[in-house]
Amino acid sequence: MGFFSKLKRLWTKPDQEAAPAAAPEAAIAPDEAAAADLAGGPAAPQTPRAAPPPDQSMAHVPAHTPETADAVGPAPPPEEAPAATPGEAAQAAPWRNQLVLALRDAEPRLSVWLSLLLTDVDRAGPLLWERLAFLFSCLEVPAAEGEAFVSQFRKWLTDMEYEEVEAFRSELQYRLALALDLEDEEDERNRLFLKLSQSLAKTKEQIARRIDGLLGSHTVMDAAFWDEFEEILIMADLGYEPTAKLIELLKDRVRKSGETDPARFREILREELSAIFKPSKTIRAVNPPEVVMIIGVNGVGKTTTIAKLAHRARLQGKKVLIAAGDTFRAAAIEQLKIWADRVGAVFYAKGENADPAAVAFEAMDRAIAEGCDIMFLDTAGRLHTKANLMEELKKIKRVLGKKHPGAPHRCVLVLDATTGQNALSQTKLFNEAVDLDEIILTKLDGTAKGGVIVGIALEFGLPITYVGLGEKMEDLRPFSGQDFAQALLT
Ligand SMILES: Nc1nc2c(ncn2[C@@H]2O[C@H](COP(=O)(O)OP(=O)(O)O)[C@@H](O)[C@H]2O)c(=O)[nH]1
Ligand SMILES: [Mg+2]
Repeated sequence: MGFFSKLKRLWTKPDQEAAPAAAPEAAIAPDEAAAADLAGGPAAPQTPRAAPPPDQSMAHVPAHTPETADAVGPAPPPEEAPAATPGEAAQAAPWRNQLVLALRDAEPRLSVWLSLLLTDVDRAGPLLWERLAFLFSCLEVPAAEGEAFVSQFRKWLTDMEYEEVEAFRSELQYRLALALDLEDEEDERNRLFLKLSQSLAKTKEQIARRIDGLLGSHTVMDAAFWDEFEEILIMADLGYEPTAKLIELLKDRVRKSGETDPARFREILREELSAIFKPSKTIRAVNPPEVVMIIGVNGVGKTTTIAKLAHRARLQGKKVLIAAGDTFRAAAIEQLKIWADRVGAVFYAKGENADPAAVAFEAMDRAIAEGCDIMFLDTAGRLHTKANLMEELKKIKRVLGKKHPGAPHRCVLVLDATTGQNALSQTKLFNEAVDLDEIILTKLDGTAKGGVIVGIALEFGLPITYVGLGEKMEDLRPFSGQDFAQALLT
């Protein structure tokens, strides 16, 4: 059961309840006026039902950090975050009563609850830890798990030098959504859609605005219409072949629908784009540790993406190992280690110029010995020694498979959206050499060349699993073709 259903149960309105039960002390003497202030509206007097028996813990919150001494620094002591029960807490601070009432009255959305939780909290500090502890106690999260969440979050804020709530609010929501398995809830999806839409602003300018012009200047979808549309796609960095393919698919769709009026064109295009990105069904089950090999040329965002993926996996409660297979530069290893420490992953490196296949082999041993759920392997991306690089990657794949049958379970190519057409040629090159399983497209924010994603999907039929929408850790999000099409064309 997720956070929403749990809160819904805790704060179900009396008229929706099957059997009203005794109220927790926290709300016995509600300060309704103050609650109304907190909620931004009148708070109806209500009797919260008794907390249900603890049936589900915050299963995804990692209860402890990795054992390796170098993986995680000491967590700050939980000096100001006592996990008081709502009952005890009510006597200590009046805001607890107000918060209970405000939450009861609020729309059941994580963002709304977070706003209420953060009322009057503008920076990291005792009040914030207390509020979080209170939220978890209301949710009956086992004390150790709630404390682990808070202490890991505190360490994060220190590492990242975040102080103001506005700087980390989004990260907090992302963490709660992942830890409580809420990423699929409408609220989180809306947030992602908004972010995707903003990130695509320049690509939209390039494609959608021109389509507006096209539709404004044609009354039928004739040859001239398709020629002009072709030009738009080429300009948007779709690539020549994918453009031709897309136009064929669209013409086919138009023919079948019998539509000649361009008025419905945008809708037809949206449907086609959604279909192109529809992921094919694959077996997701793996024999742990799951091994993810991250490849791509220098500068595309491999290391950052590994950090983001490891962060996600950690927030989902997985034990993660990060292996430094890009041994070309000491600085690259150092950068990866910093991220491993920050996100709480076990780190494996052998030093500068070590044989990357040996790193992979030994990291695999370590991941198995430590019982890791997932291992991310960074690799080098110096393309000027192309033949060597491809041979090296093939060797790494072989070595991993020998050590752990099925590994690497995912061979992921990272591409930089800002490079446009180059992304297509890189996909071809790496796919021929190492047989890719999926693509992650970074730096979709701020580029007008986001159209290349359509080209990749059309030309290679490889699933695009995540997109990078910025430099923050929360800015790597699962890719949805439907959302992409919607965001691009509205
Ligand atoms: N704006 C933006 N920058 C990104 C994104 N992903 C990575 N970067 C930046 O790209 C640069 C290169 O990243 P790095 O991970 O070192 O690339 P690598 O050489 O492939 O390992 C860094 O400055 C990252 O912060 C993204 O999705 N958006
Ligand atoms: Mg790197």
